[in-house]
Amino acid sequence: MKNLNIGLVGYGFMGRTHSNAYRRVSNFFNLPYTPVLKAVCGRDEAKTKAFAEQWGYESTESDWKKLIARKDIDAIDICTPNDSHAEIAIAAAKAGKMVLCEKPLGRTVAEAAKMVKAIEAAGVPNTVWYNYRRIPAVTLAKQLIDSGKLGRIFHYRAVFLQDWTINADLPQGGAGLWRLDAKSAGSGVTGDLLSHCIDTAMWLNGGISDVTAMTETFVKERKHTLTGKVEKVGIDDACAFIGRFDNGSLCTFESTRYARGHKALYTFEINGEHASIKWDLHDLHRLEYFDYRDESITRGWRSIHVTDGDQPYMKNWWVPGLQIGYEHSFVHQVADFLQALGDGKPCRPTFRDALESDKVCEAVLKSAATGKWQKTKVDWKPDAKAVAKKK
Ligand code: SOE
Repeated sequence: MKNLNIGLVGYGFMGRTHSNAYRRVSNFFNLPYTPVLKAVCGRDEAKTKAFAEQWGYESTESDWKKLIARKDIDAIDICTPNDSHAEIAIAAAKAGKMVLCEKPLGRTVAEAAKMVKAIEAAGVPNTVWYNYRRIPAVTLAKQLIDSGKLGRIFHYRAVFLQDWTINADLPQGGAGLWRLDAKSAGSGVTGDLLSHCIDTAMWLNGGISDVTAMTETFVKERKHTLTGKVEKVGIDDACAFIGRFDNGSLCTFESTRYARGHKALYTFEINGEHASIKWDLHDLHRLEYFDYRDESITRGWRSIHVTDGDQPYMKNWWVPGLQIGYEHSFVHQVADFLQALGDGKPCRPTFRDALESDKVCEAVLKSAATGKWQKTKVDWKPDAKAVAKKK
């Protein structure tokens, strides 16, 4: 087993999920590489040092350019707010480092396209952390769809609901709250939450071709943490869109941070000609499945407890029946990245895949601004087994 030296940029919420994944992966998966927590980089030296101590990083940096210049770093992992993804990723790729980047890839399609160009010119292994794909029940949904169990897909329905920004006194900008600052985040719920739904949807059901959307900003002004001034809010607090997939199926997506009572309710439902599936992040180890071909007297929704050894990823964990959680989706992404590296294959979603999700987000925002349907111009390359073609 070879070592892979990680240089992490950013020590917030995502810095923690990724660090946890690097630390645990080799205990549970037999992989060609083992990650080494070489260095963590952050602007606040005291906080960076405390983070390094807590998570076991060997060293710290306060300037990401110095981290990238280090010869002992193989992979740069970007866990910073969205406005620095492009600069760091492009510099890292040019320095020949592998790059793992938090979602969404860019704030705009133009920014994401530059990142893809740099990564592909450098030919470095890369991935974007759309972690929900790797929750075993979601991966099982992918297997069921690819095996043809659902048949032709008619409908895809997804929501991602939160309620943490209803308070109008909440400022914008700064740690965590950069998500409310359009300059930092690029957009609101569209880039932050719907991008997850779009990534899962296109992975499961192929490219989204056309969209029409509406957005709303409920709180129009908020104090900015960094300037101390009350400033206009430029993000979308809520977004809903409908659209069409390349395979002819229809979709509805909704996301908001104003759904009182919901903390992270990410759900999707897919209706096919033979069968339907439903998944809910609040009950993430279960996949609901209905198959019309079952004997009629016992036909109904089954709740599959995705914990058995022949279900995705589960043989690496405990014994059948014992479940895992949110943090394991990140462990799975590291495992898949390291395995793909050993096999000389891409680990999806790649930067190019994430650019396609950014295209849908941008088309959604453009539709909301213009009131018109938009073509997404998505060029989605499905996994080996292509999703059902349009009939
Ligand atoms: C926002 O609250 C957030 O943390 C997103 O940034 C994550 O991507 C999502 O998985 C959970 O919610």
